[in-house]
Amino acid sequence: MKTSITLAFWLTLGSGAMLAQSFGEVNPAPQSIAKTSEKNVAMPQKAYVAADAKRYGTYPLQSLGAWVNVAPDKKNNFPIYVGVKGDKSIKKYEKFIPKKEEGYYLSVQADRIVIAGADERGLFYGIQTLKQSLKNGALPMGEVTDFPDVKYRGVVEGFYGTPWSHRDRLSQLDFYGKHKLNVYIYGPKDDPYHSVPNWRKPYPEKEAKQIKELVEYAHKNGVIFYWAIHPGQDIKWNEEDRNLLIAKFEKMYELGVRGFAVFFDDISGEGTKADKQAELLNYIDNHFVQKKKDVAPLVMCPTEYNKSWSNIEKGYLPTLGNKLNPGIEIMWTGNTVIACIDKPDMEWINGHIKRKAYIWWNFPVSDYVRDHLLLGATYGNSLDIANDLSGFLSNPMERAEASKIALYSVADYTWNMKNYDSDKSWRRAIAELLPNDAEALQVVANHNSDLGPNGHRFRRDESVELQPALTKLWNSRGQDVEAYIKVLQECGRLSAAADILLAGKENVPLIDEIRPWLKQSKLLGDYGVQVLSLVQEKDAKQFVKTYKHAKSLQTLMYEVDSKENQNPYQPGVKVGSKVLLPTLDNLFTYAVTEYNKQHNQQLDSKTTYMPFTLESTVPQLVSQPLRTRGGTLTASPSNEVIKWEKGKHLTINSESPIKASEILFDLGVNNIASAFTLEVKVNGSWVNIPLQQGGNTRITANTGNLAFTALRLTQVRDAEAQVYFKNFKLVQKAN
Ligand code: 14T
Repeated sequence: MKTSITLAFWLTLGSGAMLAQSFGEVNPAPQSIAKTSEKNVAMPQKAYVAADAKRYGTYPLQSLGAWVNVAPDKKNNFPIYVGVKGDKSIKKYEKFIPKKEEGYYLSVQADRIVIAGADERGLFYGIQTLKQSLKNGALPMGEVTDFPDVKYRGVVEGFYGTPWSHRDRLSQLDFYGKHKLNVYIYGPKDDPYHSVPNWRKPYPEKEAKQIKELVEYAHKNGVIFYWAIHPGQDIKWNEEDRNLLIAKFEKMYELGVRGFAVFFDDISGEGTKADKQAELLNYIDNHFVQKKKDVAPLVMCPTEYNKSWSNIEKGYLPTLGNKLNPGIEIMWTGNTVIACIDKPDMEWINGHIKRKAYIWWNFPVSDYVRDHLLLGATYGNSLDIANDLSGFLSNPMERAEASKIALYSVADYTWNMKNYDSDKSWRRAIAELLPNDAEALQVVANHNSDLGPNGHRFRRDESVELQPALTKLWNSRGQDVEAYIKVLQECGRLSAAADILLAGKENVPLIDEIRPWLKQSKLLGDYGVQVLSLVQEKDAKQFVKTYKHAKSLQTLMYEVDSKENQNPYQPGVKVGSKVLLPTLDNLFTYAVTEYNKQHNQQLDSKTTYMPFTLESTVPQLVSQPLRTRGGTLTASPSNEVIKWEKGKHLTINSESPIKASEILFDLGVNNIASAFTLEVKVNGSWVNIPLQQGGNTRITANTGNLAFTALRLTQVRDAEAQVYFKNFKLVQKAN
């Protein structure tokens, strides 16, 4: 295999000449880098790819061939030796290959490149590292020895809402290949052929064709395409349904699918029985997965998929742990639905399921906070759990391109956990997504990362760098000069960043996804500038002008919030909602109140404000956010199965007496009105109001002309009621 060409033939570049990327900038961060020279190597114009015959045409070589200009013969051409452990082409280098699945050894020298994989995917990953290290026509010289910490790394498209488009998915699969993620589970909750009503039926032709294409594309990127089924809502534990499920899997197998998952999450009733689930899964494993020989390990999502929902005494998880074939992977979201994971958590669940849990991490999924954009850093999971889990998948946002910020870091974290630096990874993710406008995207991301109050009580840092200045600014009521300048500059930067991104053409799909939040970011930045001007304004006339401008910006923000992203769950567009906007609002109210006092005026000092509060003795309902729009009050729905014990209530309080023209509850269950009573508080005492059950799951009540300050829904049946909280609506009478 050795070629006899002279070294001088290729250009070795001095370190300053053209700056190559260093291997240290590759994502995910490699395990070990040995620098053999400060110098760089010019990317060969043409290269001879030396590989065993059986490697030609395989996906790693296709990936290499698409990138280098392949020379037909070795004479006078730069050699790239590629192969997999055992191949003749890389025999000399075999001893350097790490003894780890998906590992590789890469060496870039002045006279040759070697890429040797522990297996086929390892070779592919070595090629990805090489590709990523090319910059300005130059490659860094050195050696990389690399392998992943976590066996299965990737993404589960498992959110509620509009499933990703075909184009989104193709782009995702490219991204996964590049960043060494090896699993994609297809399981969008709103695909009717994944879940009810059509899980038993084969896909129509068009969808089938697209799935086939995705499977092929996944394979080219070293990604196992898993197809998941969600049959638990109406499955019958009989032979007929079992055969229908196997028949559906057969259909998917024909389309090329070689990974299968069964999800039993978010269901109630018959489908939740552990022994039945285990029996079905073992059957699928024994009679389908194992028989096929070329199918990846079966993955299941249990009904009790987090600790807070599990009841060990009742035996659900222990049954799965004891009965499920040891090769079946069991998914787990942590202590709650949305949680970060640490070592004790892993030890707890692994003990019960008698295997290493396969983590389904519910971040950056935003299907329960759809008015927020989750562009923040990926942090919170311990760095010492690599050996305690078999897989780690992220459930992303409906916004595919924007989700790549988090996914980049999930790739980094799962590959090389000990060295993971969330902040560094976050900044690099942003730079990769939008190289020319990274600074602008970073500014916008800084203020678009928290989720706001939500039923899962999961929160993220936001506006971190600005926080101390915001606190000082508020404590000094706008007088601390240093803080003032900092906040003013940041508001200017935010507005400018939004403009730059809105006009940018570098990554159009990304901008299209986040456009409403960019518009809102722009307005928020401008609002900040006006509010800061207001707190310093001494001239009364000028104060009124600036006040008007700030008020107008409030109105414009309200309009974006009430016109864009109007999904039925959490409609609207929230930006900087954790600290930036609240601080600016407080300063606005303060400045206007002071002005009113001094000049004996009555300018409206209110900002967005909520005259209603929710309280509940049902733990799962205490944190459901309320919103008002026009005269309508709604509560954010929850998809959770709500366990509502006798005597427990949900109460909505109003600051002042209101009259209602409509009151609606949808608890997702038929004929459940009789289990509840509704009361309203009139002049301090509770008045009972009859509930009317609709023909469906809707429950209504008529309060006529009563003016009340609170409304209370109480469960009065003897047993615990299992319901959902799909909708609550109260429409106020005009006066
Ligand atoms: F399968 C699970 F691991 C899981 O997390 N299921 C869903 C998931 O599809 C969804 O995207 C995610 C975030 O909302 O959480 C789960 O959805 C829920 C969560 C609940 F608390 C569905 C119902 C719930 F009650």
